[in-house]
Amino acid sequence: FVLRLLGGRVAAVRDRVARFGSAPVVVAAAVVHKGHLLAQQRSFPEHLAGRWELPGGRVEAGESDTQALARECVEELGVRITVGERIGPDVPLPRGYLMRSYAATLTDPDETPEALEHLAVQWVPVERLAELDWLDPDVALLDDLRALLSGA
Ligand code: 9L3
Ligand code: MG
Repeated sequence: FVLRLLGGRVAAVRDRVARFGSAPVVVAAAVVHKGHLLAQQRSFPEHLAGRWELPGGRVEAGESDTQALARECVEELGVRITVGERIGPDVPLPRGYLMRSYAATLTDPDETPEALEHLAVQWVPVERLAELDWLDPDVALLDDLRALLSGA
């Protein structure tokens, strides 16, 4: 366990150096389909399990934000996405990370997102956005997500 922890820290530092000192980025996708937003329920770590988030994850060394989002959506949901405009602010995360969010759509609208690494996924209409127990960083995006879903 300690070795794994150490390995993770070394990898994190290596990625940070690879990005020439700029803040490491976590990307998040606001995938919209037929006026609904795709939300996924975390399964780990324990203190986040059960709470909801936009799909996404860390941008790896050598990846663009768009490439990272596309990879994460295949890994987490098994769907291809088409990445659009940036939405909302960059949200600070623990350990110096920044979360950056983008609007997105399903590249093939007939593909169905599946919870491959999560507890559940759901399509949320704008009027139910506030009902979900979102992760703290995602709460900072709620106004922008509302605007996105309302077409504003
Ligand atoms: N995070 C928060 N909201 C999100 C995403 C995609 C990520 N919508 C936070 C949770 C984790 C960190 O970023 O602490 C890294 O995310 P992941 O690689 O575990 O998905
Ligand atoms: Mg993730």
